[in-house]
Amino acid sequence: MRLLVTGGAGFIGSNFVRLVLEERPDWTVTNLDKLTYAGNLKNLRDVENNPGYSFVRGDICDPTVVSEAMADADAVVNFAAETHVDRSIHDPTGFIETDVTGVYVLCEEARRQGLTTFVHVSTDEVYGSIEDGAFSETDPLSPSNPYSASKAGGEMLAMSYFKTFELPVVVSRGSNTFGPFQYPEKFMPLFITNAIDDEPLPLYGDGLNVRDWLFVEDHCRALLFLVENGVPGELYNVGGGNERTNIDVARAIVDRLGKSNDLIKPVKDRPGHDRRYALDCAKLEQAGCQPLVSFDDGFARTVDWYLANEWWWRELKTGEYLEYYKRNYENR
Ligand code: NAD
Ligand code: TDX
Repeated sequence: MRLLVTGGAGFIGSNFVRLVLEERPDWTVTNLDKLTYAGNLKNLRDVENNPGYSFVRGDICDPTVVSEAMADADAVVNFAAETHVDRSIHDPTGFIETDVTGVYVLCEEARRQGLTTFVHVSTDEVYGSIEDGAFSETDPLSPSNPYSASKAGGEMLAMSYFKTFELPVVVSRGSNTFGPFQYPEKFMPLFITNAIDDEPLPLYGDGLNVRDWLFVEDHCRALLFLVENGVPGELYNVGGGNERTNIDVARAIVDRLGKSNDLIKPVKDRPGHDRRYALDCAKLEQAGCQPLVSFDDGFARTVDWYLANEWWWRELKTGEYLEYYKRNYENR
């Protein structure tokens, strides 16, 4: 199998590349990544000399780049995206480009080259918020912010390539993912790294929003399962089964680091903030795949990884990051 992974220098993509190289040593992996602020080759420094791995810097919106990177591939897994909801509220431009147009460019080229598998990584955010129960794959989409709306557009476009052109598209809708190598603007790594430095933890609104937390290894295992077993034209929810309120997660972080709850600082809510996400993952489970890592275990491993790997995150919290931080949190 010759796999083209897009966005493999980001959080989930880099964990996925590592998993594939470990578990499928006879496969090759090409990683096509633009290296935006969220892409970081240090995420993959332990595999960069692996003979089965190669890196191409480029934009999935560029048909020439995509055509060349795909030339030797049998299958694509598309992680490449703008991914941070708060940034999409400040400026949606890049989200529409990468998360919609980029998917279009990939689908066109995959169709032209006759790829055998196209796994598109989407998100549970496309459903919008749910008060009770859990979303199943047949529920309507109702995205609330420019990020989730662009992801909904991207996955619908990909699915249209299955229906119209028989491109073998499989879509995953993953829930909030956490673990090593997550850029420290997202909730968990932001709160962990701020708490290590005794900086305030800016909790949006009343802190009672609920997310379903999925450990990154389990998300990656599910995506590998879908590369090998996903049925073309099908969508799959990928959840962790770990619903937690944000305030509970914030308190758990403070506890594990031996800090004070006084670090938790309620701030003005995110506009359009979805109250609760929850997924019914029976379809994936019946196909033969379920998470293996408990929340407590994944959480402890995550906090301890950030404690042990300051070399990785400290240099990220400089420059553009600080400008973004000011824009998003000052006077909030
Ligand atoms: P991330 O922001 O950490 O990484 C995104 C990667 O994509 C970066 O390496 C970036 O350089 C690259 N990229 C961005 N624009 C590109 C472009 N135009 N061309 C090529 N590369 C580009 O994101 P992540 O958290 O690892 O998310 C990966 C995928 O999983 C995304 O599609 C996201 O929507 C989806 N997802 C994420 C989560 C989560 O909780 N993190 C949950 C469900 C689904
Ligand atoms: O400073 C913060 N304070 C806070 O209270 C931040 C950054 C977040 N939050 C809250 C908002 C959410 O309820 O924490 C929760 C998680 O926030 P994010 O980490 O921004 O994730 P979310 O908006 O839920 O989206 C994530 O899950 C789905 C990913 O970023 C997406 O890429 C993925 O598709």
